[in-house]
Amino acid sequence: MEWPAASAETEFAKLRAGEDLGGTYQQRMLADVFWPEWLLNGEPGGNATFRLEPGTTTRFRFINGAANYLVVLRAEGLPMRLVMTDPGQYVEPTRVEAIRAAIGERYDFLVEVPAGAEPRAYRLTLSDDIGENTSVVGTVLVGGAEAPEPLDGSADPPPPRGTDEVSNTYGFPAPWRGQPAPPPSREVRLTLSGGDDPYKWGIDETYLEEPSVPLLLSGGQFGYKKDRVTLEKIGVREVVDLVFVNPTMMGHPFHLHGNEFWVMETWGEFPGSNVTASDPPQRRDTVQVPPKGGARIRVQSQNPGVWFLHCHVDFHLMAGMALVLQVGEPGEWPRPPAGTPVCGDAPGELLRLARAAPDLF
Ligand SMILES: [Cu+2]
Repeated sequence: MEWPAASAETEFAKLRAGEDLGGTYQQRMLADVFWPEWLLNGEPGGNATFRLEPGTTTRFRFINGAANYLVVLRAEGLPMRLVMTDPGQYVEPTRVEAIRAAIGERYDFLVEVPAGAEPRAYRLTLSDDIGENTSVVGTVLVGGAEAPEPLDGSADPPPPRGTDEVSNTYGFPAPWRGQPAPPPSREVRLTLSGGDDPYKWGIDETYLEEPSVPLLLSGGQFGYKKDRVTLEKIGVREVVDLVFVNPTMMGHPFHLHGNEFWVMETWGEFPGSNVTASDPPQRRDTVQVPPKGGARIRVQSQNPGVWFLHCHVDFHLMAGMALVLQVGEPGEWPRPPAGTPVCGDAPGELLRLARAAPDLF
């Protein structure tokens, strides 16, 4: 994750006020706010250290917990074997030179150190999506190697980005024992909107505001303003394609709560955007929608209820780039288990209050 210069709330208020916070532009916009430092496992300054012994295999889980940046992780030639992606889906083990991770995505990889390996230090680096702003974020020390000095946080620029060496293109690797995606019954188009003048981000020109009553509690009936919440409804087990259309200059990592989806394709004007799904397609819970492009995901939910679908760039989420995916009708939603504390007949009571004082809702 990034080392923030200030809290997200503070920076968001400045963006809303039209301040330029050093966002990174390179034809498209890579980030809203420039934060000069990275943390790996909470360690700034490239100080995160991992010691591996010859004759061992270590499993790493790489989580992009950043607020702002898609990142590319490299390990100076250390063999990384990708074995799992979000949401805990095993993939065909694949040797990768780099891992490209959108915000919210997770990747597990194995590092095998052969018996008798010579001591050596491998620097872990992070770059943005176009290979700029490369920083050392940590070191892997093999066989008792010493950490390299000086460790000043700078690094050589990475090699140009290839298409077959970086994970998270959704085109490879294929899931391990994956299943083909069933055909969709219909398609829902979601047009992303927004920009920084004025600073606002939404879906179909709607900017989500949190309902005053949780939709799950109110049966999705009230407690929200319909022009402030986009509620897309799908049936339980219905197969629906959600098509993100992104005319904006930024990529948006969309994350769906409580469900998974197949990534069918992504496209866009910039390098690395155009990807056809692996065969069978990957099942994920996060997808990077490229700038000046789009993405098609296929949802089949067996999880009735209301679920959040949102851009994982913190500032975009705060601006309202989110919608609610309603799965099934309220009558199909699970009831709280027996013995769960509830406030009496909560939905009925809230409905009475809403009728008595509609301004509150
Ligand atoms: Cu976004």
